Amino acid sequence: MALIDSATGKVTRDYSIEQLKDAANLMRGYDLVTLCAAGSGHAGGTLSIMDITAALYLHVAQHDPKNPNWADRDRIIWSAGHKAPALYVGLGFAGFCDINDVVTLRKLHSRFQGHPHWLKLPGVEVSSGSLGQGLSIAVGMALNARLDDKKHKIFCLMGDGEQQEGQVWEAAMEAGHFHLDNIIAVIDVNRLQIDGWVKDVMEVQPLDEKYAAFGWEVLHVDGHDMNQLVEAFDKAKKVVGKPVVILADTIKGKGVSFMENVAGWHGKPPNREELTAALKELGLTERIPVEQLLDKAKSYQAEMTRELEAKMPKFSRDFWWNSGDAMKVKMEPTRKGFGKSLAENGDDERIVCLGMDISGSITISDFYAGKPERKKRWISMGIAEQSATAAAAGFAREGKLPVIGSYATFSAARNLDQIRVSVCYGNFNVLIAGAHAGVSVGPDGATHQALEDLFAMTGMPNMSVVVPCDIVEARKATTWLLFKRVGPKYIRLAREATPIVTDEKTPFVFGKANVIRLRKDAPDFVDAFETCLADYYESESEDLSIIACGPMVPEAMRAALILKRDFGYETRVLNMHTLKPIDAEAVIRAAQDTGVVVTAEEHQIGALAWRVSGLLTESKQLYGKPLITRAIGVKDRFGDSGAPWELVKELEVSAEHIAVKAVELMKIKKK
Ligand SMILES: Cc1ncc(C[n+]2csc(CCOP(=O)(O)OP(=O)(O)O)c2C)c(N)n1
Repeated sequence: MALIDSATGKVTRDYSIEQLKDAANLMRGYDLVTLCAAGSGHAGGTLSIMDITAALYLHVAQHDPKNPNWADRDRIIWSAGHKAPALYVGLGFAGFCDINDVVTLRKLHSRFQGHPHWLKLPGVEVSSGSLGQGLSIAVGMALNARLDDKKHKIFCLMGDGEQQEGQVWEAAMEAGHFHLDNIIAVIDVNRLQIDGWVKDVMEVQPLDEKYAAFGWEVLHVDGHDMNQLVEAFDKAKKVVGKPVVILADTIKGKGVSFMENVAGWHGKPPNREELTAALKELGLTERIPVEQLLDKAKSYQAEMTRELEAKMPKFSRDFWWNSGDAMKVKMEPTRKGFGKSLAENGDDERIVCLGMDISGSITISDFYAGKPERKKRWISMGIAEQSATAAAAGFAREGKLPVIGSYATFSAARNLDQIRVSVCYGNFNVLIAGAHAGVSVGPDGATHQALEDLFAMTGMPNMSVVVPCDIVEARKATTWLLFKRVGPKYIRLAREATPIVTDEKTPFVFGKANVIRLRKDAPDFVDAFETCLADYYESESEDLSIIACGPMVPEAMRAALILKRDFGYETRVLNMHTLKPIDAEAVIRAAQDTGVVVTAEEHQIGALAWRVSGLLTESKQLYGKPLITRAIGVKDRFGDSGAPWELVKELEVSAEHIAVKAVELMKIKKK
């Protein structure tokens, strides 16, 4: 009885079992084309949940695509936000949006964000992407329906790995306690998560006994058998007095033989050849206008690129990375420096690494790569960041050097109270890696882009915070923090490759800034600069200072080059790799010597800027002195899906934006 005209109550379209099977197959094809066009995204889990999606959107749930906010509609919560493309094709097939538009997935300003955003796309009930939160939202909606005397159902789609999040069980307890028979949860039990089999990463079974113990009705189905699915949903709707969970046995990557049951296809899109092979297997070669869809994605991208470039500040020439002779630079992601250090130092028996199911890409698994003897000190904690953080405190209390890491949003936000009380208050020796921070995680979108982590981490008493500017510095900083810094410590890492601007000889002294000065023309960008410890630097009365951290250091250097070549200005760049404790002396001297300070951070403005301005306003040396300051950073907004370097432009954290601001300030200074 799925698609309803909310004005008349009439069914506008229903699907037979055979039609549902066919739709699910076709939806798999669109899903894969879309992922291929995006160049990133989750193939495995979207294929495993597709039959459930087809059943729900085209037959089971009562909703009206023409009136997506119809008060009596059934609600569908995608707690497993990474399966967004399945949701989008479900909405497309149901008529909430044009199925052909879904191919703009994960591109800048697309309605089809890497993880669902309800404010962008009608039919998306709530925004999600941080696992384990959906069932709680469903509880809220179910309680509200009861208050408002509404009869609709609230469906909640989750993964089996997701069951490792403690919040799921808080919500399960609540739904059981309140006898919320308007909740129907579905778990896509494909038995895999990112790091491997769920049973090996962190066993969640027996889910039936666990949910039953919380007062739920439990149904089992083959999640690829349309008859069973529809029957189970019908049965679930009739249950009275308790919430229902449908445990759907599925296969990750279902339908494409080379993707089935392969953990590596979790977060990977098919390339063009793989897409062709997959569509052939699904029998869809003739049924989906692949070229047309890929062309549509390309022209959307071209339009976004054109709009973005039109907004970019212009100078005498193109100063972008590797654009011309003077801009040649090598790039690697800073996260890899973290992994290198763990690999080099992992023989130290005190080091214990706690995995949170995203180990390969954040490189924490380099700790044990090729070293089976270290495996006993590798503890897989599952997708349970809060407990893992407190467990790390337990290890530290016993004298170990625990290391935890995940996306910075999950390792330095999701678990904030655990960091505050269990780690920081006790002043425990825990190294926290905030990986994929800033805009560098690109197409995943706002939910995964940590742009606020440094506020909390620098705000925590006892915490040390380092934001390395490149892979080399990330390696040095990790090693230093591991062995030399006792207490809570946070290192912020980027996912995307960023310019390598230091080498083995470049000083790295915790808590001390480096001064970087442009000295000459050189084909290799880095060779044009000279770096020294700020303590040893003698003022050259430069025109201005730029204080930067992390991947904004190379941007600040590029800004210095633009400012010199196009405007003749000399810039003192401060690499403020340690945000806490910050090098107050270097900041004050830069302000004193130049009178103009621009801060640059790939974060909401303030983690660096307000620290710097606090120092400047409190400094006796600067009382009564003319001083002009501005901050470059993200301006109190969420990110967006898009390529990392597009987002650097979109969020106005590029060298070009720094340079424009600096020129404005220089005009004021000259007056
Ligand atoms: C709170 C949180 N931690 C980590 C992640 C990163 N992440 C995305 S998907 C995923 C694995 C999910 O496994 P599962 O629920 O089994 O989904 P499936 O295998 O079906 O895709 C992880 C760890 C996240 N999105 N949210």
